[in-house]
Amino acid sequence: MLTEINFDGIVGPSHNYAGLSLGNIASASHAGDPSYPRAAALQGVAKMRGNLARLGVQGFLLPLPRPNHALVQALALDGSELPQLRAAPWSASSMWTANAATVSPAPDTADRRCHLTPANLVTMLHRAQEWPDTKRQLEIAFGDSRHFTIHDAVPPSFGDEGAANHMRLCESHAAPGVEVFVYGKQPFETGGGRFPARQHEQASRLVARAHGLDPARTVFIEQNPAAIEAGAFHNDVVAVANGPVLFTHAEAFANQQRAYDAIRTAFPALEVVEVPSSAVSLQEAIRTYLFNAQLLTLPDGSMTLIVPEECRESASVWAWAQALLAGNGPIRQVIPVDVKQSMANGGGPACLRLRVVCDPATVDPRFLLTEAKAELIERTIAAHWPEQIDPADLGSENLANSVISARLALLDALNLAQLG
Ligand code: SUG
Repeated sequence: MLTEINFDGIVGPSHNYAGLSLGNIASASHAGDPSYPRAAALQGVAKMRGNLARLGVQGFLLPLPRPNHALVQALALDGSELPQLRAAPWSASSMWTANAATVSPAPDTADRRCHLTPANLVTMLHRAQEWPDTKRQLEIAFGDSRHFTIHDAVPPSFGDEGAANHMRLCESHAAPGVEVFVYGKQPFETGGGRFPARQHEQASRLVARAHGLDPARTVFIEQNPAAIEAGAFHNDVVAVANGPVLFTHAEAFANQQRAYDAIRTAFPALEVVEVPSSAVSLQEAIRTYLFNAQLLTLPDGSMTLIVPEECRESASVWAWAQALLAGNGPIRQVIPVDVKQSMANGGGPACLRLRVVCDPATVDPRFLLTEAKAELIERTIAAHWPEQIDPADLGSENLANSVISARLALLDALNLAQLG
């Protein structure tokens, strides 16, 4: 049976704060801070456990090999370089699997297979190294070619950031959905702005063609340049969709009303839950990551919003959440989770997961979580993940050895040594 599975990225043992992502305010403001990889990874597993209990199904993807020696060599690192360059091969950024790929479920595609395109992530050096290893992993997890097609990444002239700029609206997972691609215009196209637009329109259009989507059920929308400027470096920082519901900030899109109209033309059942700027400012939405939430349909049909703890700590966001629950809308529960280590690098609950609608029986079971496997993963993390990393440690051979052996211990425990 087709169902939605969240594949969370297990936080890698090299998790650190190097301030690598221009336009990501959390990343910039925590640059140079010590990080806590063990705590970060355990926070991620706790979130997965909660969702496994709620939904009965949960998947995961493994950290990529770090430090990436091929990138160390390609950058000719010799100690004289900028610290940001030295840090790039160490980044644990593949934890944010919302950027691993764009996924079009089988009911939406011409050949009725689920299509996945790994995101090239070319705008940021530390992220551009991810896709070949991500692809290798997707080819194992979704290796059954009767059900899945894995594409190459989009050519590097076009920036593609994957599912973080892609939303699917549907009445049920088995029915054809409407896929919404949100792209940004570059600052020079809009006449201002300090930050790059990481998702390019032509990348989105290319992915839609490659996946064989029906043009009548595919919508392309421009992100609000002011949202990018305020720090919404991905659309999933200001909007999220689930089933027929679009949960969005009022300033998410370049032309909000036109965006709703375009989606409604393709998907008349659309239900918009809009948060006005008077209730939660764009800045506060970005600071708390209210929209970087997992909007889940529980087995009883009700919807739950899994938000970062930071939302509960914000007076305006929490007041809005209480008002939402007092009303009659589709979202019936708001549950905060602690993913502070990831949040400090700009990654909330939704960044940490890639949604794949498929039959769980068609996925390599080594990538599916069980209670017993969650315990095994926790034990391995507790035994092997570094407790703390200072950015100045990046480059050290000792740290390299411990990061490499920690990851290999996890691959061994999960019978995935072939990813080594
Ligand atoms: O690409 N942060 C990530 C956060 C990704 C969040 N994903 C989604 N919104 N879907 C990024 O900007 C920071 C790394 C550093 O600074 O060390 C970083 O890569």
